Amino acid sequence: MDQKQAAFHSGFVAIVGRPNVGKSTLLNRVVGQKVAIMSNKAQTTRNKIQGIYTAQDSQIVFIDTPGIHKPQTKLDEFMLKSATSALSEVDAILFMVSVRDKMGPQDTFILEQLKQTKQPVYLLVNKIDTVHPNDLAPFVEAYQAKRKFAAVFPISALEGNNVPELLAALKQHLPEGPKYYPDDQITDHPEYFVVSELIREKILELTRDEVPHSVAVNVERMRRNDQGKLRIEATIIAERAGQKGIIIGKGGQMLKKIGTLARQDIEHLLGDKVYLALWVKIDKNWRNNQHYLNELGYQK
Ligand code: GDP
Ligand code: MG
Ligand code: K
Repeated sequence: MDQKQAAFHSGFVAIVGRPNVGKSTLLNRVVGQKVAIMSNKAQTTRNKIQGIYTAQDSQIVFIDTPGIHKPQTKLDEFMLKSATSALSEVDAILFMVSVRDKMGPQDTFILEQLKQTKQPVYLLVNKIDTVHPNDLAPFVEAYQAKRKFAAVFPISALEGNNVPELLAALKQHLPEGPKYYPDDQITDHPEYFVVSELIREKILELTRDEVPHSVAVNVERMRRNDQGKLRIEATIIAERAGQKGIIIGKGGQMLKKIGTLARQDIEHLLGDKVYLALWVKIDKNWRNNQHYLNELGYQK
């Protein structure tokens, strides 16, 4: 660690684009098959981290900004405002379009929003695997007539064409900076907190007054397993051995029930198949332990 190393580059990159242009596909490819804790449900949270790419010399944190579409409601307006303000804080913006779709009002609306940002905007022309190379130039020119891009990358998120080149360009562009997240962390979803609350809720419901509200649940990881299921590992933290016994129950029956009911709720929340692994441990002092408090989201 103390050896002299080449400078580390890191930063935040937003991906914007109308639905179905291939944003999630690109993220999955870049971050690796491990990621994709992407909720199939409509986004309710804003500006969340969608994936973290970590290499030896760099780390790119990808931000999703789902609010960038023409507002229909007050909430939309709020989402749009927060999305555009998030854009002013990233190091680069990837504007993704699909070569299969003519430039439409949703694309021009996004272009309009991007006028307000000083950040460099890269044009990603996705799905090039579906068109003849000759058709590419006129498509790109139509966008270049609208604004100046830091660079244009024709890519196939599905097949990977030009994706390494895109990453190399981003690395070059990002400033020297720290590794914001550990190597094995690939998302920073608020879902972690919601999932822990769902598990906690089941414990309190099923054990009634036998287990106090001080019981905590720490979601340690969410990973896609080989069967395509989302594997969630969580630890239930009790303060006393007696509480641990109640939570586990005779022959593990209680823990099994907690797990089943929590899993159903989590699957509903994430719109995804889930394998839930639960552990119970005792920690008398967890409430005084700042590390837990941070992980559990109780930050001041
Ligand atoms: P998002 O709504 O922008 O996140 O788009 P998705 O990543 O969900 O992709 C929408 C659809 O386009 C999916 O069916 C993808 O498989 C498809 N898709 C994404 N990228 C490509 C690509 O490079 N080539 C082709 N042929 N299809 C793609
Ligand atoms: Mg998507
Ligand atoms: K978190």
